[in-house]
Amino acid sequence: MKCYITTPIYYVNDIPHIGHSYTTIASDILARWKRLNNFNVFFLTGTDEHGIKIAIAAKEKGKTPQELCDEMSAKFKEAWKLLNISYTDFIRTTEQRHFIAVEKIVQDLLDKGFIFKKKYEGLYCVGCERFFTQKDLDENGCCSFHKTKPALQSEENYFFKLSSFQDALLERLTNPNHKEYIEIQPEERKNEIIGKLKLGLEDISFSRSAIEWGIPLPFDKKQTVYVWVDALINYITAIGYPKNEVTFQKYWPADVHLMAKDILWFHSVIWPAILMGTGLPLPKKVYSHGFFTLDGNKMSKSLGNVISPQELVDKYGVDAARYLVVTLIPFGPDGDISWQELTLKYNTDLANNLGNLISRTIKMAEKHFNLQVPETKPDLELAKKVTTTIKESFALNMDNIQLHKAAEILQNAITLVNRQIEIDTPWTLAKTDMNKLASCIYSYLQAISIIIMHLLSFMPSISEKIWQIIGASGNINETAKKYFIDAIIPENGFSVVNSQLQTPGILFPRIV
Ligand code: ME8
Repeated sequence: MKCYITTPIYYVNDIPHIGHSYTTIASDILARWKRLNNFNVFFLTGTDEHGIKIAIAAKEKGKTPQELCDEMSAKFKEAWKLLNISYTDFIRTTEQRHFIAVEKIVQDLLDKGFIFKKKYEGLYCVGCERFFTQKDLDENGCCSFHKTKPALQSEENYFFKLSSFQDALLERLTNPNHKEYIEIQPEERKNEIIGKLKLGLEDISFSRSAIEWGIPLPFDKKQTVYVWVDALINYITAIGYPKNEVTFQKYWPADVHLMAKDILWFHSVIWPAILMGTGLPLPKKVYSHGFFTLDGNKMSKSLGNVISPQELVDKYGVDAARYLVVTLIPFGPDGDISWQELTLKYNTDLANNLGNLISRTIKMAEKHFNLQVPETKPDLELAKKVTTTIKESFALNMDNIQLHKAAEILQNAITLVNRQIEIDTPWTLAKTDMNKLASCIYSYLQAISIIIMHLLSFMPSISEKIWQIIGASGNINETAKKYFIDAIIPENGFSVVNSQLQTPGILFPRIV
């Protein structure tokens, strides 16, 4: 089975920050989880490089747009490398393959009668790269995201007959039995989209005459394709449209487009309309998460409060940074984050709960069993209890990208094992019953191995390391793949008797 997952392609006028990281890490966790569940995953990210915003940013920096794009796109790639993002492909909209796809779609829409020319005057927000009508603006006449007044622009453009798709869109967004049903998540945002859709759709500008930094229209080279149309098409370019029919058929339609609420309209209305216009299948799911603020403030370069991936990694390490970013606030609604809360969660979940469990288990094995999995009759009771705690709701939450809930389930499982240690009091068993002590430590190691396989998508590197620390056999990825299919714990457990353990050092040093 295949699974095609996409992040937005990010504008290159900004450096990668925690906002971009949030969507990208969440998508990566989903991609890794799906791979472990034997899906053939195509995971796409990239950069959005055309449009007036990029042209202005380049001019301000004294660079050509292409120079800026090359420099900034590389920064996104570096950030994703740092955060251990396992993308299948990184697309740039300035690539030749993308020009070919955009030209084909635009020509198709013209041929099918969905494009027409008209003189237009409208209010354009450069930040959003879109025209607004008065009713879309706030009480001060400003764009509600950028808090700036859009400038009046007048030009002769090509237009896309978006209005002619209103009924077809409503049907596909509201009727789960429709064969081309698009699921919008979360429900509240879906209702907002449907409400707005019911008010009626206006045709949208499809090209710009005054902006050179873009893809020229194949039928009128003096105009460039509107940057949002250009950008959305990236999702089909990357899987081979139009030249590589085989990969395109293999992966399209997308299983989930992930993004924040700011661009949900483009993905759930404009993109499906473009696809319908050309006769291509529609994405299955469009999932938007909230916007987060930092200490109650909007993050912005001018406020100087933007958190970079590097700062997160410097403070917490890569694996913990990935875990914290996606579990601190629920995936869906808006939320506020702060360094204090990130650190508190780090100390609670990772230093105290997980780190402590591993450290105390290995210490006992070191002290009493020569740093080996103790020789005992395999006791899998605790591992089975852990499996029951985690089992179905974990998978359900991972599939629904409720990562904070999935992580909570794992924390409950870790707490369960830590409690069992308190109940067993192995420190007294060491004086009274070495056989029982051996059996207890063995059981903790098996329980930890189950937990770690589930943590693997969140924290890939440290999970691999812990797998070796606890003397578990085989490659963790291969073992987890098998375990997620048959859910069977091998008779002798994952950490086999007499296997060598490793001293963990301090996996998650407490941060004050
Ligand atoms: O909109 N909270 O690019 P963009 C949560 N190029 N997520 C945030 C965030 C925050 N404070 N800030 C940014 C574009 N994001 C277009 C997309 S797709 C065909 C074209 C994340 O660089 C979130 O995923 O402005 C949001 O949707 C995206 O960055 C916007 O990125």
